Amino acid sequence: ARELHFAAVDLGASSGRVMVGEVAPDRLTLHEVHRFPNQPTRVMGTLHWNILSLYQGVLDGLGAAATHAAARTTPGTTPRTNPRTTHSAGLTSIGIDTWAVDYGLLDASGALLANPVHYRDTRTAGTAGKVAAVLPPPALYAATGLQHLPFTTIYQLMAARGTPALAAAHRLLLIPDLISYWLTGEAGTELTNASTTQLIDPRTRDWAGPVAEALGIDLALFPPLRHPGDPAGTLREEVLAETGLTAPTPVTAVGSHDTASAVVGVPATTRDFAYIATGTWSLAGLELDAPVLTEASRAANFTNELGVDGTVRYLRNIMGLWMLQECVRAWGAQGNRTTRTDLTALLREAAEAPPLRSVVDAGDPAFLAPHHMPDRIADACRRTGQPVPRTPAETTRCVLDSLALAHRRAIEDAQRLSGRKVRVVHIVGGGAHNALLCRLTADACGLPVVAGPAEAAALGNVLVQARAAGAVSGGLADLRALLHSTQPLRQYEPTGDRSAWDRAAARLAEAQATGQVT
Ligand code: ADP
Ligand code: LRH
Repeated sequence: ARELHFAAVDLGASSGRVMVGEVAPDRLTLHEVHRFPNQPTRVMGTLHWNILSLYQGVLDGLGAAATHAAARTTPGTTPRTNPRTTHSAGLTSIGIDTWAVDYGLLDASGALLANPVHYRDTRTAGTAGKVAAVLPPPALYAATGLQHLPFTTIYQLMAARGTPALAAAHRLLLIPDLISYWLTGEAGTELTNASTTQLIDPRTRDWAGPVAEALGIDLALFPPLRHPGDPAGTLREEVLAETGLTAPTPVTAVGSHDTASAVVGVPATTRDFAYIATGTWSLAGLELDAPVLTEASRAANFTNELGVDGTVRYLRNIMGLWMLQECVRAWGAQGNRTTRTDLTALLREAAEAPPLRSVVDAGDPAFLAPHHMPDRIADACRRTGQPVPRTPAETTRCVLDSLALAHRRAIEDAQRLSGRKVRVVHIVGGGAHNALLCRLTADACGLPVVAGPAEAAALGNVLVQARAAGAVSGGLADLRALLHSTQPLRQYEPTGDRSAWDRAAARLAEAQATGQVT
């Protein structure tokens, strides 16, 4: 069978990329055609996404995807495809995934009312109490199954209450739905990402009307729900002109939450797997058939976000490589020579640094905001009576040991709370490139780690489109088998003395119990 070409737009918190996936029933390759930085900007005290610059990156990337696919499509042959999909300059369809929870507000004419606010902005400080006063945390968890994160959409809407923009809003579009709207003129709310708003009931996989009502949120702001695989419009004429695409090109809904697409992109060959999607965040947990809404699950701050094909993403948010990114940024700003390009050297030195000397709680919201990350890590070590890292390499080791420990804790808790057993841990996302993090995670968990693909979100995005277009068929296990047989993967067996990790975990738990850790 010949290959079809799908464009995956994947906007992460650190970079945006457009990738072209070439898919046939037994073949899958991914080509990066465009990557651009995602650089938020603080304006008058509020941290915003540069949404137009990101959209320009999407347009440029689609132009590059069109060129790439056209060059790869052999002229004169007719691709086998679903009748509802159209073939355009060799591009069968486009899918969009981005980070969760954030949104743009549109007025009645469809114009964007304000630049979207970044989830790391502090406007949500203090809103948790307001929400809890109306809906106590146990009731909110029972209704939505989401872990407490201070920035989910309900808290942002609470913070935005009374603002002129919200008052004038006719529509609210989550970020991938906003990009999709600009490309096609058609509005929808994709379900996996909608589940991160804290306004979806994970049992019915539909809006949680009573939650919205209690919080005074107008669900009519959200366009109708769409599911991964649904058609989501065709590119507007002006977008065709802008990108050089020549024929009608459909957009297909995918798991538009990047983590939902990344979980599709986990190359598991067994049901007994845990995954860690490691990029700016580490999202560590299990894929389940049904939500776990117990009080113990709430207390452990586990989330039930919705996945593709009726699944539940039962996981916990861990600060992730954000902590390292922010340290690297701080060291660069101080004139230290450690920059992004020196990451490999820094990781090499960190691998030689003393192990488990100091660990911090990588789930602590104290690390959420930008700026001063090395100082915040040093403070956390000082407060818990541990040695303060002195060099970038020592700080990096502290971050990676702490992430591995948080990965282990999440995977242990997920098993305990769901009653499932894990035999292998898959690490996908940018962190799959970080051999030290993968090795430490294998050691901490006492389980084999399979690392890769780093671009799991783009691959999951491509596969859901490819299935909708008839280029591949089957369930998630079939899509994963294709990933496993086509993508380069690396395996790390656990080594070393696991009791050192037990001791570090106990030390941290004790410090937390006595309130020493922020
Ligand atoms: P996001 O999707 O949140 O933007 P990514 O999945 O792209 O994030 O992951 C970005 C992170 O991956 C970087 O901050 C870096 O720590 C890590 N990473 C990417 N490439 C490499 C590499 N070659 N070596 C080590 N780490 C890497
Ligand atoms: C990762 C991610 C994560 C969300 C966060 C806001 O990119 O989508 O799943 O919790 O961003």
